[in-house]
Amino acid sequence: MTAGSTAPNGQPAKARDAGTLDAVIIGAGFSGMYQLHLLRDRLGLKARVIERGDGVGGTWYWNRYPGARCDSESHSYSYYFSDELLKEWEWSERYPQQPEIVRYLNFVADKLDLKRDIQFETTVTAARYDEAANLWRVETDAGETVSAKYLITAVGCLSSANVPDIPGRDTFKGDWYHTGQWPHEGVDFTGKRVGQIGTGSTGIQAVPVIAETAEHLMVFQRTANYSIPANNHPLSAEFKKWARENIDEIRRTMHSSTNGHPFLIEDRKVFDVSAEERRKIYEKAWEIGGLRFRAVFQDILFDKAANDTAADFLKSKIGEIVKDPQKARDLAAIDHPFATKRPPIDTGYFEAFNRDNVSLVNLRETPIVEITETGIRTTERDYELDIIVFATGFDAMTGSLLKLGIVGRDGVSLNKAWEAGPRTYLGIQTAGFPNMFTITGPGSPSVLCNMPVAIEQHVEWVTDCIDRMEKQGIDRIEPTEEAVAGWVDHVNEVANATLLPQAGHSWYLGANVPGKPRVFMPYAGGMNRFREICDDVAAKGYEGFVLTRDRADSRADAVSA
Ligand code: NA7
Repeated sequence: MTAGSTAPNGQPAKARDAGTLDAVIIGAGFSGMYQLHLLRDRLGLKARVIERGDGVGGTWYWNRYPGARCDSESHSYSYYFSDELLKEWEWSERYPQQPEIVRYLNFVADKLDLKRDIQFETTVTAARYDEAANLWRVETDAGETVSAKYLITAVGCLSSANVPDIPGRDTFKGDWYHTGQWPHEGVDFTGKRVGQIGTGSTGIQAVPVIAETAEHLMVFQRTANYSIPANNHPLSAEFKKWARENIDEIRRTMHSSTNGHPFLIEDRKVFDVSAEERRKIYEKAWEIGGLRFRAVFQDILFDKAANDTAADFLKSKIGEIVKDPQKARDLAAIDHPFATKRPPIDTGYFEAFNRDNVSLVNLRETPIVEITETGIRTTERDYELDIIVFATGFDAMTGSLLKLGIVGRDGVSLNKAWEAGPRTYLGIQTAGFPNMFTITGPGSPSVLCNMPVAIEQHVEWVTDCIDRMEKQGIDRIEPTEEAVAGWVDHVNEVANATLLPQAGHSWYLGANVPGKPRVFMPYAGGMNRFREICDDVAAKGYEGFVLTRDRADSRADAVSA
């Protein structure tokens, strides 16, 4: 029976009561797995993960597109809560590929025996707060309702695919795919004319790989993008040994850095050094490759003139690599400061445009008009295609949460509460949704951070909070409206102190999804600072939250934690 089915009497079929647990966790990626481990194995609570896919992995389960690879360095893209796990697992490359990450997460899930409490191939269709019982009633497409005191969303920030509603999309007679919903069996591009829409981090990873087998790849670029070579390579035995022997130091660095990476941002400013010295610094960072480039000066994201020096350097590199002058011009026509959109890193992206079978369509000059039965029509001409790849990103940070059908106190839906943009306290809770925790939710550093670091911090904070509630017999926690308003202001304030909001078309702002409120969603104040704020809030008895205990006469009463 599926939710929404009807009984023989024509009434909606009643969902099967699947019992009551302490916690329901939605999603079996990095965060849901760790949350299950801590609640079940540390606190001894009854917890279950509900997961749509048939395996663990979250975003890495779905993003199987050609070239899918993590932009964090592998030795930092791991759980750091367990030295044992760190010592038993060995990454093979500087940047892990999607299949290796899924293997890693399976290794962790098996090692911690998590799968027995993960309900796979099940989609949450609604989650309603039942105030009288102080329980979340979580409905699934398996026709069940499972109840729990705590609802923890671990749905990831980049899981809701954004397939643009281009006129005629459904008339296309060839095949089309979104990179975030890639077929498990892969796609054979051999001898095919492929059109790829999108040149964000995903598109930039996919182009060189698709180009290897496609007869022709037509790249449809709306916004030109910076990209830094990844300089990916197999890890040496020496490096692996160093990583195994320096776990504490690596963890310390990640925890004290702004972005949770295993390197710190340099103290110097761009104009502290001569133009010649600067050039050398950028050259060296380009050679080293990856997101370390952004960390060579501390003011790149704060001072436009400083940023221009990095932007000019990166644009000049495009001119050096790409031989065709028109392609080089179009690829370097970047309209936003460096790193104000997530900076992609690549393996042979710009070089791919030197291949005879790769073309570029500048959509700023000739926008897409429609998709036809045979391909893509721009204002200039028709492109005949066999396959269209949508590397068009995600309804990021809020999309997956708003699809869950969450309804809080007094029947107010999360969609209503966040109508004008997400409103959280610390990214973790929303007023009116008691005992609901949003791991790496909007208003937390999340996507501006190496994700596992952000995830571990949120999951551990939530676990400590729940532990305290259970020990003190507290029934519910939720933030005050004032705390939420103050946090939303703070998130805006720290974002506005940077150049980040200057990329008006960024998904950080929700600008990539038509109709989505334009609000800068991640916390840009730094992961290290965020951790201190969260610790301080907890140390002060969960300042900004109201914790209540139900009395025998069922009146709620505020208690100090
Ligand atoms: P992104 O970064 O959102 O990139 C999506 C790309 O698709 C970007 O170039 C968009 O152009 C383009 N796009 C989106 N819609 C359209 C339409 N309708 N027409 C033409 N082009 C379009 O998603 P990614 O998957 O690359 O990366 C997401 C994150 O995953 C990444 O930042 C990492 O954190 C990992 P636009 O820039 O909007 O003009």
